[in-house]
Amino acid sequence: MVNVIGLGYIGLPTALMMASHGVEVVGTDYNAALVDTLNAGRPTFKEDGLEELFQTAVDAGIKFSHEYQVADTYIISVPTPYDKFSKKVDPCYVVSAAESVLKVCPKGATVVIESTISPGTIDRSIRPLVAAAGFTTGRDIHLVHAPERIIPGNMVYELLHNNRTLGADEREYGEKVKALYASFCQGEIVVTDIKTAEMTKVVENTFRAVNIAFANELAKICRHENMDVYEIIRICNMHPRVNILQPGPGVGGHCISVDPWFLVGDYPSLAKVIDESMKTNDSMPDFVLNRIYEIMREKGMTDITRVGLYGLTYKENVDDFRESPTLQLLESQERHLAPGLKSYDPFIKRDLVKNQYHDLDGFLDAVDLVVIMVKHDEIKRQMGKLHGKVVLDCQNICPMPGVYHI
Ligand code: SAJ
Repeated sequence: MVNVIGLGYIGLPTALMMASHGVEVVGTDYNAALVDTLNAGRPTFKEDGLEELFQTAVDAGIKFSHEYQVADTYIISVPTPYDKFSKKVDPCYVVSAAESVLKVCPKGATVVIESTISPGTIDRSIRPLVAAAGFTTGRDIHLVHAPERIIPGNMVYELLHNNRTLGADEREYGEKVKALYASFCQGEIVVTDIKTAEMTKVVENTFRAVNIAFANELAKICRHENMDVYEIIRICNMHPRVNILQPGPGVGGHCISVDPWFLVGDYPSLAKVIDESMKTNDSMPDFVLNRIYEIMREKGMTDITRVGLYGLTYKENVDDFRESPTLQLLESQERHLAPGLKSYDPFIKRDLVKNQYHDLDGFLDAVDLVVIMVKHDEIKRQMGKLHGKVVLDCQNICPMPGVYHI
């Protein structure tokens, strides 16, 4: 039996996927309300295909509990916050989940850590716990790291199709866990050592962060020269070995805006390019705020409360707003003690910020300058409603003439 610990964005789909493919699974989360919702037959967030997957897993007998189970395999997929000041990963949730597992697990159990951790975390924070619990790794407890790679917005598909990495102390247990993931994963599963697996995960997200930063830096250079960054990127990308990403209003989510800081935090004198890239990405919400003031001056607008931010989530068509550029921008505006910008997001039903609207028409009636922060399908479909507005399009999706860009 597999006990999946932590039923969030990664743990829940993973547990459902295994249960749907014939594995006996109990999902555990310390949040009783979340477990109650799951036991009432409802997934706790939205993703393409998640409801169907949930139903299949329930029919196959998945159970949800707030208690740790006696199992042969544990998959720990709890969040790993990071300390904004030291830029270091804070493994407290992984540590406390592992401690709880070690209290109930039988000898011979395999403990798989899926949570994203900085390279060396298992050596530093997990192995000592195993020893303190009176177990010996490699004999009583078998440690494996299985970093996830799925992208919010396409999680179910990517869970089935992405290649994966597993890091294990012992080849035999790496292969055992590989067989477990191969119950549903159609991609290639590479088995390596634990520290290499930890490093690959962080490096993958760092690669993307650095490449987004490059696009954002180009946007700033092109703004200075009054040139069209999108046209420049489009032409450059016709070169067979050039593939530049898109600039945007900032980088959000709990992965690309966070994981690279682990390397900066651990190797401050070595990770120079990464450090500068992260600072560039983090500077984008303020860059957008400055653009708003520039455009207002140009248009003779004086009332900032007639400016509205479209999109509060960290990217399109998801309801996840962790580290969202729009929230960063609003925070920055508050620090400058400026009066409130308006905002609206079709995916955020509850009141998250001040001056937030819950319907597109009401929002548009209340503003003269619309800032497209997130390219939700909704706004692409309803672009006609922006006629007559001043538009700052941070996502390059609005085909109307006279639109401003970052
Ligand atoms: N973004 C840009 N320009 C781009 C692409 C993205 O500004 O050209 C912005 C997005 O708007 C968003 C942020 O970057 O704010 C991150 O979005 P994303 O779609 O690039 O990635 P995430 O954070 O949703 O998911 C990433 C993925 N990692 C990689 O692609 C290397 C995913 O595969 C990982 O599983 C996930 O992080 C994770 O959990 O680590």
